[in-house]
Amino acid sequence: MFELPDLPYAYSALEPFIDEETMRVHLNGHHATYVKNLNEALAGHEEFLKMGLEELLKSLDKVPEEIRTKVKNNAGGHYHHSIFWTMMASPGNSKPHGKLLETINQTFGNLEAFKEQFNYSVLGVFGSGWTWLVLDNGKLSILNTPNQDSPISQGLSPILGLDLWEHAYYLKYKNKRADYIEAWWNVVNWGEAENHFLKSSIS
Ligand code: MN3
Repeated sequence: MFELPDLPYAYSALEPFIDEETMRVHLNGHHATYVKNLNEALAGHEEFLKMGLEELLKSLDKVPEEIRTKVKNNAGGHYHHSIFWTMMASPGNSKPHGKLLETINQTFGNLEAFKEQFNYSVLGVFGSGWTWLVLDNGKLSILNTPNQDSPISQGLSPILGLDLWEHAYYLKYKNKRADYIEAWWNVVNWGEAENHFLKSSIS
């Protein structure tokens, strides 16, 4: 069975950029529902329940067709939120550094240029989805995925991801999605992004 993780910080830890109420509803409402629906979809399918989420997302073609869409959406939702929580941290605690920053500079020119490209990509998410910084065959790139479709299923490794579903920001930011994105940069956990980068670089 898949389980809802705890946040690695208090619900209020990302204030004032991401508010406590949004974090409570996002984890205990939305994320919890993905976990519940995933377990329901896979009930009686032991071989998939035993898989890790990443393996499951890479094996969607092996999932029986009648539950495949439900598994794709909810495994994606569970996985994306699980890493999204850890990719954020209290404001002011983290700065990009090390090998990841070096590679961002090589790939995009500098950190500001990277953020600009990322923010520009966000504009291309129509409706619900995510914008990602991923490692693609050893190269950093930015991509959007609709709904809960996962970069993992495309063989890509997420380094950083931004939830652009309205539930991620609507309580505080209403229709001002650009303000949410600007705010989010203040709570990016660059240390965790670096961990994903280093782990994906050697595998
Ligand atoms: Mn969400």
